[in-house]
Formats: sequence, C-alpha cells, structure tokens
Amino acid sequence: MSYSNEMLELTLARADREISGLIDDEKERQRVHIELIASENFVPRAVMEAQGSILTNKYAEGYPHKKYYGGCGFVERIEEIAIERAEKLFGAEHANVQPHAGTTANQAAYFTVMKPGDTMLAMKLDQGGHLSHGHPLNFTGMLYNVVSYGVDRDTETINYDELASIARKSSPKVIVAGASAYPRAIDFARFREIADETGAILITDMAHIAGLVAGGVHENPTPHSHFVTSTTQKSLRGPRGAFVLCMKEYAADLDRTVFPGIQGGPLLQAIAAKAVCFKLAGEPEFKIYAAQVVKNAAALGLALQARGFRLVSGGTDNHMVLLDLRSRRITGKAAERVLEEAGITTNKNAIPYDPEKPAVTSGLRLGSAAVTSRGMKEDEMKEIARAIDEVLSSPEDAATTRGVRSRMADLSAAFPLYKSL
Ligand code: DSN
Repeated sequence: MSYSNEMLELTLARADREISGLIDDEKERQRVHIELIASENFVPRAVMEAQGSILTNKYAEGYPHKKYYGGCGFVERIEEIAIERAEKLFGAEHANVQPHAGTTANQAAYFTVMKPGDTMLAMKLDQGGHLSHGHPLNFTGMLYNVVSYGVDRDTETINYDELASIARKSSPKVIVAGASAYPRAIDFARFREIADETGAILITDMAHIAGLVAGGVHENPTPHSHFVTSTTQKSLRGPRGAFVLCMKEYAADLDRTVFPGIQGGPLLQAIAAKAVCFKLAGEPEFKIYAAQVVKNAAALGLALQARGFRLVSGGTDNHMVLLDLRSRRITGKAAERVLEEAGITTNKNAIPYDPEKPAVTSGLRLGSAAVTSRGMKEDEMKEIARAIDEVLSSPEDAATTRGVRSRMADLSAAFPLYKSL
C-alpha cells in the first residue's frame, strides 16, 4: 500500500478493527437497551452525516467573513446558516455556535461578564445544578465567589422568594437559572425580575430543556435572559456541542471571549451538524416530538408513582423524572447497576438533601427524550415502569433481571433504531 492515497480510502473496519468493533458493540447496546439517561438522545442520521463529514479537514478560526485562513467560503456559509437558524429558533438577538461543549458555553458567558472574585449565584449541584454552576473543583468554584440556592425542603421546587432574598444579600454579578436534575418548569420571568432588582446579569443554562423550548412545550428563557447557554445533544436531538445566545449589546464581547478567548479553531463538522439540528428542531414534526417527550415523562412518572415510587417534587413538567429510592431500600448506585443488567440505562443522581454521598446517592434520574425519539408512547412508558419496579423490587434475583432484559430487548426491537446504519 502506498503511504498516502490508499490510506485515505481505508474504511474504519479495515483501518482499525478494534475501534470499529467497539463502535459496533455500542451500536448494538443502543439498539437493544432502553435508554433513559435524561441528557441523552438518538440524533437523526442527517446530524451524524454532517458530524462525520469532510468538514473535519478544515480550519476556520475567527467568524464568518473574518476568518484567519483561506478556503473558508463554504464553511463560512455553513456557520452563518447555523447562527441564523439558532437565532430564529429561539428568538435571540445573537448566537455564537462555536462552543465545543456545555461547560465551555457557560465559561464563555461567565468570562464575558465576570472577573475572578466576582459573585455568582447558581443552583447547588446536589439539588439539581451542574458542575459548571459553581462546583469547588470546577473552574467556577476556583475563580468566583459562589453563592448557591437550592430547592425548598417541602416542595422540592425552587423557592423564588428565598432566591430573591439570597440575591439581595449577596448582590451577585451573575444569577444562573437552569439545572441538570430539576423535573419542574422554571419561571424565567421571575428569575429576571430578581436579577433586575439586584442588578445581576441573568445567564440561563437551558441545556436539558432546549428541545422542549424549541418545540414550544417549555417557556423560552431567551426573552428573559441576558445570556442563554445550551448543549445541542440533549432534548434538542443534535450533535455533541453547544451554543450561546445573548442580547445584542453583549454580542461582540461574547464572540471575542469564545475566540480568541477560550477556543481556537471551531469544529466545523459540529457546526454543520448543529445547523441541521436547528433546522429539524424548527419543523412542525419537532413540536409533536417535544410534546410527546413531556407526555411520556408524565406517563412514566405516574406509572412509577402508582407502583409506590416517590417522585422528587411529586411529578414532572418536563422530560425528566427524579426518583427517591429511599423507601425501596436501594441506593441510586445499586439501582443504576442492576437496571443496566436488565437492559435499562439510567443514572444515579443526588436528590435534594440526599443523605448519601454523590457517588452513591438515594436517587435515580430518568428521561424520556431518547425513547420518544424511537417512537415510544405512553403505553411503552407503563411497560418500562413495570420493568423498573420488578427489577428494583428483587435486585438480587438474577432470573427477574434476565426476564426483564429479554422483554426490554423485545420492546426495543419493536421500535428499531437506525435501520439503515
Ligand atoms: N452531564 C450532563 C447531564 O447528564 O445532565 C450535563 O452536562
């Protein structure tokens, strides 16, 4: 084989059997398991095609029409389209589609308006927040004076009066709205009121609910927020990546913060895939999808409640159900493991005021975005709730686990995934 051309033509299966084989194994796992991780989804094949395209070969530092490389005409147009679509989809004055990941998007928004030592007020990680909302081991915890709000002990929902009182006392530069494990609708108008009253900038991290916002089944934070950050891979059903929306007055500073501030060359293949994702999320079918995601989470939650599970906050308004497993005498860690053996993928999650350590937890987070993408509806949610109940009622019983695994494989087969892949 000559060194250059032939090597470029090799398929993955021929070039690297080890990695190719593991990707095939993972494809099979995705096909036969019931995917309930609330931050995951199955992206359309069109998104994968863009993500896996020849755009990976191109460098294009800078912004459309101000790139630092030649040959950028086509990729500039792709980036412009992605920006236009993001702005239109969420009604934003400005979008930056270059951030590689959600934490980077948050970093971009924070760096645009905060200096080290400034105060940020965000949701506690163990009550629903995200690492990049102020965890001590995250850059946010190292750079900023982090003040936290949580949820009310009784209602397990955000107590906006208490949030306002913490904001008045701490005078934060930034208030962060948004969460990774919060099953209830967020009142962005109230967040903005509190931000305005205390002179803070409101940054909303809508990563989990972006698809619900695009589909019109959750209030849009954009009109209320100075900045909105998001990933694209969760309920929005796009590639792994992120974006930031902001008001016009922050646009130039945000763009400078992303590049050259915290990133170099943008991932053009990801930007193209984001553009496809924004297009698909603006189609009428996506509204139907988003509405079904919410209906499915509600159906899953109700079916689990009927089987004696306690739902944190008593229910769900979005794509997520957070189970308190304490009355079932099993930890989140053990539940995640046995459910995985039974063909149901979930993740352990702290519940508010959790007595267990973060690596163990008393909770389990479930999400409906991925199973809804497969076409599942309320009846399938009831079937999945029955399976979860059976497994968690007899976690040591291998026959139960095996039986459920086989039923979950049959259920998955009835909703085939990526038939043409
Ligand atoms: N790690 C993601 C989640 O699972 O919610 C958030 O970035």
